Amino acid sequence: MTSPTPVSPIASAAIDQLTIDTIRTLTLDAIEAAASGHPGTPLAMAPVGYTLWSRFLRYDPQRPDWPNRDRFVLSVGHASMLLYSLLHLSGVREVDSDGRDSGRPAVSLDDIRQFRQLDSRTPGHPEYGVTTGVEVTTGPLGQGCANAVGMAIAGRWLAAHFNREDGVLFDYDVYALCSDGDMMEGVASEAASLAGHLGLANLCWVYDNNGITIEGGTALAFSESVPERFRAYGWRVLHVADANDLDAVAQAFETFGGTKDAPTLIVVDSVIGWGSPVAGTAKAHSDPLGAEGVRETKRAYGWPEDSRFLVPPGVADHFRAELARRSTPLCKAWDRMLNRYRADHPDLARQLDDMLRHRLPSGWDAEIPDFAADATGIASRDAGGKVLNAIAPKLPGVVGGAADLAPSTKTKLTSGEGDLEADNEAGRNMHFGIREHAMGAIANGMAVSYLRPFTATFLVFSDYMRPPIRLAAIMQVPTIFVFSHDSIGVGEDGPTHQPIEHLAALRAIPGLNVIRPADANEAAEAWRVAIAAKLPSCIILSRQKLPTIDRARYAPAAGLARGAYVLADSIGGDPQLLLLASGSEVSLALEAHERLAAEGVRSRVVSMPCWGLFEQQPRSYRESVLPPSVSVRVAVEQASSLGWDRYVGPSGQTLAMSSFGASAPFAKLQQKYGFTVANLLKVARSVLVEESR
Ligand SMILES: Cc1ncc(C[n+]2csc(CCOP(=O)(O)OP(=O)(O)O)c2C)c(N)n1
Ligand SMILES: [Mg+2]
Repeated sequence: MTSPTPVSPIASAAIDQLTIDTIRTLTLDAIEAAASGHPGTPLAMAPVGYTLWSRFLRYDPQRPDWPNRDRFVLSVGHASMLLYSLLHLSGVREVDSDGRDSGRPAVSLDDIRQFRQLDSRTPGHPEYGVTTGVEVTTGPLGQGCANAVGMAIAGRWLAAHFNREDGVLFDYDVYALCSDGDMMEGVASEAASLAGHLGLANLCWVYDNNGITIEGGTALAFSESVPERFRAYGWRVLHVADANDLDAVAQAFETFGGTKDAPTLIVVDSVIGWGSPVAGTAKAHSDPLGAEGVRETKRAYGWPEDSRFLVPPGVADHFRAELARRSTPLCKAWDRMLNRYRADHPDLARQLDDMLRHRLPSGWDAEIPDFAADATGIASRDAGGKVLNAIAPKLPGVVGGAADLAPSTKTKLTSGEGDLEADNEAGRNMHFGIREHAMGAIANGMAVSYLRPFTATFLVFSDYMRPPIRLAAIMQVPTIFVFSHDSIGVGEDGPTHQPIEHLAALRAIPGLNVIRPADANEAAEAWRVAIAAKLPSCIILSRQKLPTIDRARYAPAAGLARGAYVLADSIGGDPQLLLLASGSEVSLALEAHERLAAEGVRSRVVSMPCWGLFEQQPRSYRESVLPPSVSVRVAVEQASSLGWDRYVGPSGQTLAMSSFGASAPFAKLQQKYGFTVANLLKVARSVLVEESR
């Protein structure tokens, strides 16, 4: 066999160097034009990025959404120009969310000129959904590393679930480029620990070991042996002594490719800002080099120093051809394989199509139970678990678990595929260990990999997960975060375990559905909404039993889909008083409502399980639920009152928590903090009296 003819007349070593220097100088020019950005790491890591993309990554620039593409995650998001340069020079096409070629490149040279500008495809940090080829939003250090673990778990799951002897649909690898900051962040360590435990051989982190962070040398705060730590996690650790040594870099990627039993960490020693006047110093991280610095750096690369955004002839063609030569045939063969697979395995193929297109099969919710009215009721965590297990058999991509609290969160999957472990890659019941932060970030990585992941822990520990919850909302990926033990209802465990400000804090995140169901049937609706949503959801559940509301007497739980609904209304005239509540406090409001009715006071109970959904309703609906003419309003929620003022208005009142809770049996806590029907009535009457004055 003859080797493929070189695509450029320029000798291969020369074209390699030319392409690397093009990545570097595009970075310099973009950052100068924006007068902001971080040049140091793209300059230093250009050879590594180039080697990976041109020689190893299975990635067809024409098909950036090819399901079996290798994933490249730039965990070191501040080096975004490295990724934008790679996407530009390799000629990646832009595809829309339906996978259609939009007729333009993912990143054009003009896009690079617009680096960091409003509405550009080249924002300061890579953003999922903004730029084709950005696999996940990165910037908060550590997240991308953990996302990559989720993508690798998903890759193995997809392989184990879908691959057949005659149809190997999934065998992709996941690469993450990370920095000292990533290595210091706890979330990456948590994720690395789990990755080692699971033996994720399809995962490769490349650690840019430049010994520098913002404040100076890493010796200021970081002295452990990273290689030893990762070996202890069960990783294979490789070392490249010079980022500019393309052969050594390539050799390391080869070794990763041959490793079948463990994730790989490639430690690459580099000099930040390589070739620039500030090389090797923290200054190379933080600031544009300035016009003179840029000229000097270009001189060092042998580059025409007054050029701007120069892509020398042959560079883009060479890069594109290298990627395409390796990947296009794989991609075409994959399409043919999928066609055969459709014929041979029609049921699996249907499942796959649904998952790739984020479609729900018809009847997916047919087994969701209807809970009969019951004054004693069940805890919403128990109801939630039953609903989850009614959905899971119909939706194979629902994969998830808890941070060691499944017996309490009731999120154990019983669908039969068992635990997801190193020896059961298609298991669906995950054990994240006590690693909440990584759990959230891993789930996000799974969510961008065709699965429908869920996580679970106590609501109070949502603080340990805020960064990935926030990123799920920024990315608008439908990760489902289940939180049980949602209030002082936790009881004896006391204030450390009783969430107070958490509901408000979660509700403050834009683009996130925070759903706190009032009873078992609302818990069912919560899951229905979360599974159908295109954005992330938090499902917030009680530890204690909640009465199952009589839906023959009161409004159906389907009202949850609109965020808030009239559960019980006044009889014989417009309401004089609105009682607003979510979750466990809705039953309290219902009881108060019945007492008031017996006294001839006309009240309305509004169940408000999801403020975010309610705010999206048309004004006419919102005003039909909360009529502006009724200003006598009382809200009740066993949490911080923050935010309720919006709904109760200036003359309303909120019965809420204004302190931390305490360790005691729940009934005692309800007494102490006033979450009793008697106290709610007292508050309601006082507001009524105030208003009538
Ligand atoms: C969670 C988080 N904390 C802080 C920052 C701000 N920040 C950006 S880069 C950086 C550190 C830079 O050092 P390193 O990670 O080694 O990257 P390098 O400059 O070497 O590329 C910091 C602290 C961040 N992006 N994310
Ligand atoms: Mg560094």
